[in-house]
Parts: sequence; C-alpha cells; structure tokens
Amino acid sequence: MQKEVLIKNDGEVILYPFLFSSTESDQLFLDLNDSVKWKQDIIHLFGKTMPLPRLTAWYGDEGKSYTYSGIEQHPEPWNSTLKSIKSKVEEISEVTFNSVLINLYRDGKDSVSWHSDDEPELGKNPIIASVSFGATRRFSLKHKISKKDKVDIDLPNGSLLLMKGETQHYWQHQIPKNYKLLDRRINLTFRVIKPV
Ligand SMILES: O=C(O)CCC(=O)C(=O)O
Ligand SMILES: [Mn+2]
Repeated sequence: MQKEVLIKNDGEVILYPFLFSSTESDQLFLDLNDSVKWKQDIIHLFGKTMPLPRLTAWYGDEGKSYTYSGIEQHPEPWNSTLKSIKSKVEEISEVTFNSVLINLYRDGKDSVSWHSDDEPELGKNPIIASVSFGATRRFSLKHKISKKDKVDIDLPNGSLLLMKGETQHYWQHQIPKNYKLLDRRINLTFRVIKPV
C-alpha cells in the first residue's frame, strides 16, 4: 500500500492516499450518507450555545460509552458498511478498533477547529485511524510548543490517515473552513475506547 510519512518527530503521522479505489469510495460515500444516523450536536462557548459546524455520529461495540460535553454517549451498533471499512483499516494499521466517530461536513463552511484527540477514554498515545470520503479537504497539524512547525495536507476521497505515538500530546489538528467549497465530505475516525 502506497504511503507517505508526514510527521516523524514528537509523534508519527502517515497518509495512505489510496486505501479504497475511487469507485469503491464513491459507493461508500453514498452508503454512509444515507445510512448513518447523523446528529446535530450543540457546543457551549463563552456562555452561549451554538450548533457544532458539522453533523456527527458515533458507532461502536456495545458498552463502549464515552463522555462528551458532559453527557454520557452510547454508541450505535456497527452496520455492514462500517464493518467492512473497519476491517480494511484494521488490516493496514494492525490495530483492532472498538468505536468510530463520524463527521459529515455538509460543505466548506463546516469545519473542526484546533484540537487534539486527547479525551481520557483514549488513554496515553492513542492510535487514531481517519478515513475520508467525498470532497477533498485541507487537514492542518501544528506543533503545540514550536508553533512554526506546521504541516498542511489535502485528504482525498478514499484515503487513510494514521496518527500514532505522541502525536496527540505534541500536536493539534484542524479542518479549516473553505468558503468556496460546496461539496460534502464524510470522515471516520476509528478509535480504541478504554475503561477509565
Ligand atoms: O475530519 C477530519 O479529518 C478530522 C476530524 C477530527 O479531527 C475529529 O473528529 O476529531
Ligand atoms: Mn481530531
């Protein structure tokens, strides 16, 4: 499988641009767009509440609940499309995942702001496997200490991005807004939820 190492200091980030063929990816995008139980979450920011700038869904093994925005969330059970994507990701990453957070970016105005995937449920040095379908979006990483260390990469239809080791400790990532973009993108971040 063709791969490109994007970060190898203070963590490891690897891109596999062609996890799925473009025909497979187009079909998986349509399947997920229709079958995933999308939700509009709310964020609390500076004393205000506002809708999260994307739709989300959470699927996983039974009993793998996690706390998010102070609310205990229970996962939807895996469907057949998600199971098939999960097994392909597990083959490449050599990790067994027990949950997936799915994001729907309805157009370029949807986004995710700077953050690290550092929830306590993920434990120390989690491996995160991120699969993208639909519109290509820019993904940026910046180092938390040496702020001039920045990596920008476009995540194409059918790609897999692996974030490993100390990446979440030293780096933040985001999907910036792109006001010209009208197309949808679906992203799946496979995770291992641990008992806390
Ligand atoms: O959409 C992406 O590629 C990243 C999503 C993300 O960072 C997250 O859900 O934690
Ligand atoms: Mn993230």
